[in-house]
Amino acid sequence: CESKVYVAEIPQIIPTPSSQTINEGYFLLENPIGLSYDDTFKISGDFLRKYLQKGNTIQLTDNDDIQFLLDETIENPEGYKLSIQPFKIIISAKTDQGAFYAVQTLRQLLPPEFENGSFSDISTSLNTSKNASIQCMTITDAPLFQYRGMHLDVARHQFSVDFIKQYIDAIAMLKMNTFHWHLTDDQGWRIEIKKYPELQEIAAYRNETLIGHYSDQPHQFDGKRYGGFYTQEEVKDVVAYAQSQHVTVIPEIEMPGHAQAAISAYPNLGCTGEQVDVAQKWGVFEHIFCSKDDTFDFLEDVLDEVIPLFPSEYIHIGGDEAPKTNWKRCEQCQNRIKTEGLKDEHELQNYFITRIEKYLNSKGKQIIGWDEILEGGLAPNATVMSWRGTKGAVEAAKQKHNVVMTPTSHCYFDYYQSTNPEEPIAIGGFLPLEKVYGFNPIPSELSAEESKYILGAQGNLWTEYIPTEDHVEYMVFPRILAMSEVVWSKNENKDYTNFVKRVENFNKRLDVLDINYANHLYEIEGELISEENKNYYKLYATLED
Ligand code: NAG
Repeated sequence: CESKVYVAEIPQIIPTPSSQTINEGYFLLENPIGLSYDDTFKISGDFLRKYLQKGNTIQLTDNDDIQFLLDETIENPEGYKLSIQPFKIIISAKTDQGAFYAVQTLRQLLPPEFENGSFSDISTSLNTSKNASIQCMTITDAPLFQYRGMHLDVARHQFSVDFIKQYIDAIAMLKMNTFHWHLTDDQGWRIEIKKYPELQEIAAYRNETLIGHYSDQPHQFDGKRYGGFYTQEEVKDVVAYAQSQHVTVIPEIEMPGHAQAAISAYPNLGCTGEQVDVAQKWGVFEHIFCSKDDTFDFLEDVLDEVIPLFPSEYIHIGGDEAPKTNWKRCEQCQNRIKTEGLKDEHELQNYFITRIEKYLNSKGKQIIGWDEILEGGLAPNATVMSWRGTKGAVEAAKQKHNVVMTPTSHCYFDYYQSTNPEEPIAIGGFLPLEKVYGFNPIPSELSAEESKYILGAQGNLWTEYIPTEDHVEYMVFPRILAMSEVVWSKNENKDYTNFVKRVENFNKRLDVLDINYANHLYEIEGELISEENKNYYKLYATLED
C-alpha cells in the first residue's frame, strides 16, 4: 500500500541526539497500535499513551508494537536508545527518565498535528492507501549536562497555574529537567505561607506598576492594583505535574535582598522598621532583610512551609543584589558583625547565607544561590548560580563547589532578541538566537577536573517588561530551543545553519501547540544592526551595567 511519509529523511529533532542512523523501511502508523510497558516505565509509558490518544484517532492495544525495555548497559541514567523498525518501535533505557526522553524524541518524529489530536490521516485498515509512517532509524542519545533548566520570574508579573504547567511541558519536551520558580521579590510575594497571612494580604499586591521603560523619565504608573499568589494546594499541583514530566521544581525564596514585599507586610523584618510599600517599579532596593534573630525565625518558619511542598534537593535562596546601606547604619547588624567577629557587611552576607544553609542542610536540603553568595566567603555546601558573567563560576568551581551557568551574556531571555524596530519593549541587552546557541557552559579557565563542577546551564526569564503569557512565550521561543541543545547535545553535533532549519520545522509544532514564538531572528549578531539601533542597544547595555 502507498504510504505518506511524514518525516524528513534526516530527522529534525531538537535537541539534536548523540547519534542517529537512518535505516531502510518505515513503521506504519495504523490502527490499532500496541503499546506495552510495566511500572518501571510508568511516567514515560503513561505520557506516550496519553499523547497518542489525544483526538482519539489511535486505538491502543496492549500488544508490543511499541515496547519499553530495561537496558542496564546504558551508561547515562538519562540516556536512551530508540529503534524504529518496520513493525516495531523499541525504547530502551536504564530509567524511566531515560525512556521519557526517548518518548520526547519519538514525539518529534510524529506529525505536529499529534500535539493537539488533530491528526486524522491514520488508516483503520491495512488496505487503505492512507497511512502515516515513520522512517526506520536508530537513535542513541544522552545529555551532555545533568542540570538543564529554565527559570521564570512570577514576582514582577504573575502567570496562571495552567500557564506554569504549559511552561513545564515545554521544558520537558526539550528534554530539560529543572524549573526554577522565582517566587518572591520586591514587587510581590507569590507563595502562600500560612503562618504569615499578611504575606498574602499585603506582600502579594502592589498598588500600581511602572508604565514603559525604566529609562523613560519622568516615571509614570498605571494606577492599577496588581498581584496574587499561588496557594499551597496550587503549588502541590504544579510540583506533581512537573514530576509527571520528570521535571524538578526549585523554588526561590529571595534573601537577604529583593525582600521589600515581605518587609512591606512585616516592617520589623527590615533594619529600619519603617513602613514601605511593595515596590511599584524595577531595580535594586535598599530595604533588605535585617540580620537580627527575628528575621531568621521568620525565614525558618517560611522554609518550614516551603520544604514539604518541594521534593527538590535544592532550595534557591537568592542572595543577589543586596545593598548594604541599611546594614551599615543598623545597630543590630553592626552588633552581629561584632559578636560574630566579622570583618564587614560582606562577611555579614556570608553569615546570613551560611546560617540559612545550616538550617536547610539540617532539613536535608541543599542551597543554591546567585553568585553574590561568594561575597565574604562561600557557605560550605552551596551551589552557585553564576549570572554576572563567568567569574563567579570559575571561583566556585576552583573551590570545588557545584555551579549552574546562567551568565547574562548568553542566558538572559529578557534581553532583546532582534534588532527589529517592532520588537516589544525589553529590559535591554541583546541576546540573539545564535549567541545562545553558541554558548559553552564550561568556562575556558577551568581544567578538565574543575569542569566537573559545572552541572549545566539555565535560561532565565525575568518579567519586569513581560506582563502576558503570550509575551513570555515570545521571549522564550526560539531561544529555549538553542538552550536545550547547549545543555543536551555534543559540541561536535552542533551546527547553527542546520539548527535554524530545524527551528523552522519545529515552529510548525509550536503552531499546533498554540505557542507563541519570535520569528525571523536568524541574523548573525551585529550584522543587521543599523547605526541608529547600535545607539539604542548601547543605551540599554549601559543601563544594565
Ligand atoms: C538582575 C536581577 C533580577 C532582574 C534581572 C533583569 C539577577 C540574579 N538579579 O538585575 O532581579 O530581574 O537582572 O535582567 O538576575
